[in-house]
Amino acid sequence: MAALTLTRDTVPAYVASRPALANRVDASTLSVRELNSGHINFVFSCRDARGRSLCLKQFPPYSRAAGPSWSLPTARAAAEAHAYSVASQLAPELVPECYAFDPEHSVLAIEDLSGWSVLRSALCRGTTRPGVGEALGRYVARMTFGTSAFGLRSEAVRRAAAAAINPGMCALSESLMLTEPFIAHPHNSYPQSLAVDVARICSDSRVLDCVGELKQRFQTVGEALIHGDLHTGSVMLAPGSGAVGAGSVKVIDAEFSSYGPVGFDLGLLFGHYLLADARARASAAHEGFRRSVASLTAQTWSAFVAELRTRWQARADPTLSDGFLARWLQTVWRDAVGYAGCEAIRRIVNLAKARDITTLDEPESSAAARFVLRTGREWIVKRDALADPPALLEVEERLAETALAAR
Ligand code: SR1
Ligand code: MG
Repeated sequence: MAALTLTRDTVPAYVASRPALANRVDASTLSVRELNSGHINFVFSCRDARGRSLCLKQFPPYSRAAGPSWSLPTARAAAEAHAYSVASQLAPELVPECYAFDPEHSVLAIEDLSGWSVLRSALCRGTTRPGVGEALGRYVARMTFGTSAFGLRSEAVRRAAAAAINPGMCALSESLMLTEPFIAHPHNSYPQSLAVDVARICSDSRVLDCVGELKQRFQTVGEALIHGDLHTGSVMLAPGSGAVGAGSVKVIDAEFSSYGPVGFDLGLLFGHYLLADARARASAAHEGFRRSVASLTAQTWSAFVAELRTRWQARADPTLSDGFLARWLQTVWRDAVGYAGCEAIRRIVNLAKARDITTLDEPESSAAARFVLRTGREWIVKRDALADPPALLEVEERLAETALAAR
């Protein structure tokens, strides 16, 4: 248990006691704001009288939203610090600067992004910025190449995987995403009007066979350092409009990171793009915005492939063939489609529900949720035949007609 619990009142003294922080801001003139956007941690934005700021994140040994009865490993703080440290080498403009890590109190000090927008919030407001999808594809590609056997020699990749071990948080993700939504579980809740769709998922042996395979791959495949929770709530956008420039998209909240299948991170993004798409369709958002949301998956995937192919020229093992890369990319895509379906279903049925859906009025909210459940299910069971982003979109278009019309 951390001996110190940060609150708005204790933050200034904490900052004053840490030279690495006291050199950045004037602790005596600090104004402190608590940001309660996440489920698990305590986050504070601190600004001094001269406008210098930083962000403190404390990882309690339990979930902030659930309270002390739900314990969580504080080792997740070190996992996030480690992920930032690796990303600062491989994709520096795509992560916040990390100023200090205090393992004793499980506190991470990072660049203050409090004037920025969370990508999910922007999407819920009906806005997006050209280039966001591509930036996230580049982020995944750079992390993949630089931490896998593509960019590292054999011994180095094994040491790197050992250094990133995060078993407690991986087990939590596995449970919330790949077990509980597919069985009767006290963490599940949804409107009665969705019960038929949920039962159809949970009783379908094709779904359960695929989910079993995805779970086993998540447990045993360690291709690269993955973020582990790369949804639209883990992405920050700089203030402004128009296309995003360098340094204006940042990936945060890597407390679930560990070595895992690369398709997991991409799949989480695709699943949350589907949630945004469901909201846009159900709320009859204007055509231009709907098209932007619908193109996010293709943009992320294309940028991921392009960036990886560029880096591939400098691979650590030149005996790896171009044909192998092509086959491996197919495996990543297949994984991503499966994880996308599971994650989208999970955010309707299980904990940490998607605000994209829950903040809609009825009957739009239930209609959007039904559309997500049906699309997620079809992505999972038909993933072998869904070869590319247009194939995913075709499923969305077809199911929107029935699922959204039922409202
Ligand atoms: C206890 S709720 C856990 C979820 O919140 C985080 O944002 C992650 O998405 C995780 O799955
Ligand atoms: Mg998170």
